[in-house]
Amino acid sequence: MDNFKKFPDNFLWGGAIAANQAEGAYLENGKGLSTSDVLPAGGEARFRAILNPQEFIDNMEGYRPSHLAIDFYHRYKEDVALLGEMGFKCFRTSINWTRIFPEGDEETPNEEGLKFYDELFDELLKYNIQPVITISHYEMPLGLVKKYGGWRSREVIECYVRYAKTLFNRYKDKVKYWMTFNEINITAHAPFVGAGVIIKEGENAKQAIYQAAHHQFMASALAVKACHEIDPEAKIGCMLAGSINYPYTCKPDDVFEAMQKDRESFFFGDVQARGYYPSYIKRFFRENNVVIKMEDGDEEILRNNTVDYVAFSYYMSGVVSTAPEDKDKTEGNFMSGVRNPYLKASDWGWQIDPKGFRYILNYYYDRYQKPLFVVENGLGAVDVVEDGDVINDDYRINYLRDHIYEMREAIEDGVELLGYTTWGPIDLVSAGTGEMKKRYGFIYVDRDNEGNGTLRRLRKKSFNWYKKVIETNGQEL
Ligand code: P53
Repeated sequence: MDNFKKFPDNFLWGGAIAANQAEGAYLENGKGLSTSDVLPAGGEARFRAILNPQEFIDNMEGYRPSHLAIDFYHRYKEDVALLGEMGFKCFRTSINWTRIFPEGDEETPNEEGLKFYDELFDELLKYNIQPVITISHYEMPLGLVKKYGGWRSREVIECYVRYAKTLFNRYKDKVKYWMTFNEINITAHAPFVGAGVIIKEGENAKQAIYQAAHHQFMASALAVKACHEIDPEAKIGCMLAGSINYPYTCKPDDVFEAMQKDRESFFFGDVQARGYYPSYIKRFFRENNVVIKMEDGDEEILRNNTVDYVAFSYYMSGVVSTAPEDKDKTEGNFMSGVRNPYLKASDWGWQIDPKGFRYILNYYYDRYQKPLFVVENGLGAVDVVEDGDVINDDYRINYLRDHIYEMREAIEDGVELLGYTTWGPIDLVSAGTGEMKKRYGFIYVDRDNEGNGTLRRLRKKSFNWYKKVIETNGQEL
């Protein structure tokens, strides 16, 4: 591949995990239960729980993958050393809200929880790895769900802002990149995962969802404000599940439908990056009987506290048709769509589309004119450990190479990009299915879907490949 195109000198190469999918230690040192701690493993039960979690909250028996996960809580030193060996410039993880505020609405934080992240960040900085921190990644305190109905209630804004301020004050010398909510647009598709909202029978789900989203927007804007006040040097972004949709045909109806579908996620970025509710959402609210309850001053707070950068995940593209019944279907994560005949899909049905990556990078940059940060990208695949602990994951290398190639093209196109973190550099629990066998890592973790395994770590073939990519600043793919 041509080597003349360059990544910026200070480009942040790295990887990303989430606390609940990696740490385990789910009740250790004062930690409380979070929404992710109630979700079971395995495709069908997991999906059922994501949509209707109540029975799983009421009965906690049975295996829950987050409870031990990959035991990152106790093994982070070994793991960070491996990331250091790969030459990571940054590492994205989240703070487990319930380590800091176990129930969510306490007045004072749990010191032992804070200490853990101090130690983790020190360990990262020892290897010159910058922590990139998500404040809330699908791990809201269950206490807030039980007491307030999650983000349904305005009270939760105050709890979140107290939590965020605690983090900014405590870690301001160690953390320079923050994100307020992971994939905030997932609230619209999986309200329990995204916002701790359990939909009641017979209620207007959209009303509950968008009211919760409004509270999240307010919390996010107030966190941006607090972050800038506490550490003027820090940058704080929003984070979107990157979604880009092609029309199935050039029939104008299909084209328009694809735009509408894109707006489902753009909406969340628009409010946080542009600072106001976009005009198109008003019609959507009207037609779906959604009335957002706001307080005086809300709109001003949103307008005055937009994010510094737009972070997003990118795994696949989608296809939209106005006659989807007669098309092949494909699986997505909480979203399914129409099969794209030009693309291959992963074992989990996610349609692999490197050119779509260049497309979405340009699309977001055109829309927001703010720096972007790709904070998740990767291939979930089944790995086989061969004799001598060898794992030949060429499929993963190919996926990442093709995407990094297109990312470099996007930078040539003029997109301002802060960095790139692959999802799950160490194998971890899948958010969508709760499985371990859906692996993303450069580092293999010996653990299976039922929770068996030694947890030992192995370097895959992609480990040395990515090390080289970072070493050459993306020149050698
Ligand atoms: P898993 C929806 C669409 C794309 C990515 O997913 C998504 C979602 C909602 O989960 O999630 C992100 O583990 C998420 C991570 C997650 C990763 O994608 O199902 O931010 O927590 O692990 C990959 O394969």
